[in-house]
Amino acid sequence: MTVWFATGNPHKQQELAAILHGHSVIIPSEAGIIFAPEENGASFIDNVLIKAKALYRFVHAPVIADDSGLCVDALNGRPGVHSARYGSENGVNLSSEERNALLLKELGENPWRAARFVCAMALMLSEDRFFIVQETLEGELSWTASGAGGFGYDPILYLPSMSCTVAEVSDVEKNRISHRGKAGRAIGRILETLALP
Ligand code: ITT
Repeated sequence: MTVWFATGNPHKQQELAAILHGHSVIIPSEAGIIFAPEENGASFIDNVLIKAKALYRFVHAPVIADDSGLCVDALNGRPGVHSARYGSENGVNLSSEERNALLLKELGENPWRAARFVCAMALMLSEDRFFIVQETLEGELSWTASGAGGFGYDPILYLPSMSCTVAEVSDVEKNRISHRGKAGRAIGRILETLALP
């Protein structure tokens, strides 16, 4: 089936299309829809519902939304829901490389480096009927950025069990282990049971 994905991030679209193979994943920009809801929720779940509802009101068809980010324990869970805007608070537009460098600098020499990607994902079938899952990928903030795969914070989340960063694993491997992969497969299983047209 065709599902709308409430995102402006083409990397997320690529990943979800691979996770939900067999389904076609379309994003608002592909249909000329200007989609920029204000993500002012206090949690990933709040924001995922904001995105899902905003697009559902537009398309009135099944919508998937994803709100995700990197949570660092030693920084009380920051950047968390502010991951996309971290370092850009004063109107400065940082590249991913600059954002990653800033986060490594903020953590400094702190040996407590536990961190995780979190992904809340929602499947909205109507404004009163939706399913939400939240998944994680556990790791540690690396000491330096490494790897060219993936996007965003992938080069600075180190996976001790694989002795590399997320940006150093293949796309297939990332989807197998990631927060988005696990959440997307759970949503995929719900889609299958609903057998939507
Ligand atoms: P949409 O809101 O349009 O979906 P976005 O990129 O702004 O796109 P979020 O608000 O959910 O998405 O912010 C998530 C940010 O967290 C994202 O911009 C990345 O910086 C980071 N992030 C999320 N998932 C990631 C992943 O798998 N790998 C690396 N960084 C990730």
